[in-house]
Amino acid sequence: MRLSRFFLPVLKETPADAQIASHRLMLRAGMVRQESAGIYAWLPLGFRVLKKIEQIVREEQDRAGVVEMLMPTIQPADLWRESGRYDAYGKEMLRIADRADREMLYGPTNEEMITEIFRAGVRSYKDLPKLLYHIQWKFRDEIRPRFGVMRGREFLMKDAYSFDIDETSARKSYNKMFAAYLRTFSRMGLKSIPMRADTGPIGGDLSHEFIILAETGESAVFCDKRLIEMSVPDRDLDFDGDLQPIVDQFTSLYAATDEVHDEAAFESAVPAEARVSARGIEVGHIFFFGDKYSAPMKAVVAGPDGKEVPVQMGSYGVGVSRLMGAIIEAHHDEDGCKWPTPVAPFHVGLVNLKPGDEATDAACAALYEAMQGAGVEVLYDDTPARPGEKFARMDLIGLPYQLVIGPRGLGEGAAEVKRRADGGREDVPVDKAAAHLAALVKAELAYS
Ligand code: 5CA
Repeated sequence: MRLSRFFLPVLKETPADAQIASHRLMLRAGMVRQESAGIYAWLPLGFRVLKKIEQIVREEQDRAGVVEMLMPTIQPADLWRESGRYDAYGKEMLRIADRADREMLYGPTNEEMITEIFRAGVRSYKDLPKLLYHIQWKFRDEIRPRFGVMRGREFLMKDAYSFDIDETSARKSYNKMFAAYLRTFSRMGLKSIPMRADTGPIGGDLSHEFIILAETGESAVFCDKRLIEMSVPDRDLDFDGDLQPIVDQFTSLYAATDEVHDEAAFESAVPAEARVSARGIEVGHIFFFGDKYSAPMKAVVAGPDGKEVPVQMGSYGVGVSRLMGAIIEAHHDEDGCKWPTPVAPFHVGLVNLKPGDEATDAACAALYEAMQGAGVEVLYDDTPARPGEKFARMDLIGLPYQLVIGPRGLGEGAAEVKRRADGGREDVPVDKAAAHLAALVKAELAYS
């Protein structure tokens, strides 16, 4: 992509109302624009990151055997009357009337709708288990939308739902999602810690939040330090095998959000030097709630004895748009973002220091072609801005690599490569630069 054609409205000033780094940087780097409290437009740069996060979530759901579908954002109120949540959900639900004055709502979550879809299509335990997911916009009229996309009113969520004949089998579905989540966040460069959590308006009694430790996080959390170093299951994991040992490995060490924290239990379970009390960002939340929806909504199947029983359900959320903020909180410095390569909006920023200079333009054009041909996503700064401005803008948007081309280097056949993560620089021969960067990027996109 040529920057001269792209749409990258970077802000010179730091927006006054943005309290945390990720919010400030997303606004300054022209990734999002607030259209209304807690409601954002995704500008081209931010949109590219959102799509990458979404795709990693999708790949790991697919790998775990969950099946993708898409449900609407607008739902009928009657569906929510069946479960009893229409009144219970309160002011957080955006209620809408259509032209015939039918009560509708913008979905804050989809337990009711998926239960309705399931009950229309499945009759027997022989068709179970079923695991379904979608990635769709949600609306929650939060009292205090803040921190940009971190706590929005409109936000993108991956929500999955499981249906099983009994609790033993439902536990297996829960464990699949537990393992898939560890992998999902780790592929984005995040260390997530599963913590025992409160279930709130979703309900049920078994629940884990997946938390990224960050000083600016909204949740107070308590955990055993050894959880932070725990390794994540690799891509060869058999999701149809026994996942209980993996779940046990993580859940045997103390980790809890403040709503369920028990200080006495914490002190007796964790040696003083391993006790972490910190703040965190909730990027995922999984629930097992049995027949909370299936019983009132009569989502029943015939069991092996022919008797009808309500299915045992769980639901599993990932905050797709919130993750963009969480990743920036974990990867930035005072100059800007430092995107991990798998979620970077582009892999390489190609900086032409002297547009209009024939040799420099020709070298840049050739490198641009060569890198794109090798599968590298390149943002080519071909604009007439001064070099200082170009460098600052590249640091701000935080692409993993910058390839800097100017007449002086070219005279010696050299190009400069800068690595954003650690600021490291090296000179490489111009004719080897494209292959060199393609190899670096490819290595960083590979995952285990
Ligand atoms: N139905 C269940 C699971 S599918 C559910 O709605 N769970 S949730 O309420 O915990 O939301 C799932 C995830 O969405 C959260 O872990 C969080 O990462 C994200 N999320 C929730 N509220 C917001 C919000 N206001 N802004 C951005 N992300 C949010």
